[in-house]
Amino acid sequence: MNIENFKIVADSSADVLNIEQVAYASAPLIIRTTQKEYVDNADLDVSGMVQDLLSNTDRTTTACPGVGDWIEAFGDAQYVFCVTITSGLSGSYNSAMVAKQNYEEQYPDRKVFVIDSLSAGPEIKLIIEKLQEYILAEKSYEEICEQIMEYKEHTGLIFSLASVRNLANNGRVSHLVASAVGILGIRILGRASAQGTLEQLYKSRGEKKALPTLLNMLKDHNFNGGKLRIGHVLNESVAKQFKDMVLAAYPNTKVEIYPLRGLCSFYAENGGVLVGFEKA
Ligand code: X90
Repeated sequence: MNIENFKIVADSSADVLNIEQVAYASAPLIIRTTQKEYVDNADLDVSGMVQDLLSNTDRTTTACPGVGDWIEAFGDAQYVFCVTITSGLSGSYNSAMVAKQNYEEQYPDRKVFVIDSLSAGPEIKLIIEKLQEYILAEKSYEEICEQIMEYKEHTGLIFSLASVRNLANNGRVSHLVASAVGILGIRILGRASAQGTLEQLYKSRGEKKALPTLLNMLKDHNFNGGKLRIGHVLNESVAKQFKDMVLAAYPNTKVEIYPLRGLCSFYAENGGVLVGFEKA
């Protein structure tokens, strides 16, 4: 298989703007207040947005890529692997599916495989990295379709959030989780559920106490000591502390730490930490 025939496309909830050696495009989501629109692309000043939003009391909403945005991202690629944020919380997957239909109808020799991540952020990043690896290994389109679905069964996402206000205001968490909105100093610890929704597992008083619990959650969710991706919202110090704790327990872990982009920063909010991991 010719590497040039493949393209990976993801929406901006993946926090991936570009990758090496394989064609890639990111379809931005948009964050909107009544005053301003933040397009989640490479030009977005994420920390500026997070600062703005700290003092913002307006209703703020988000919008997923439309069908046309997805088709534009597909470009003229023959084989597209398209990864979306969870269909449990966003319309992104549905619009990607319509885009796939239109694209394949218009170009009968082209194919798009749409993957509903049932997750967000760092878990999507792991899926993108694996697609890249498969393409560079010159696997066929069909092999990659099959193997990436298998890989996805062996990845997970856990999180530690200082606020779920934006999730609650946009109806993206259950009433139970939403009831913790505004309790100062409480961190919500949870995971992406099998249905691709937010599942709260614990509440923790203070950020320091949250980290051992987060490490236990990795164990409980069968972390295999392989790859781990930590995305944070203006909170590199805690991300680093967690990295050290993971390495002490699982010395061979391949960890990367990075700032989340716009969409994930809006919903994970200031101080939020998302952890994608590989599991047995
Ligand atoms: O379509 C849209 O407007 C986007 C809506 C996205 C809503 C949720 C984003 C969550 C981002 C927050 C914590 C991790 C939760 C993962 C659960 C699957 C990240």
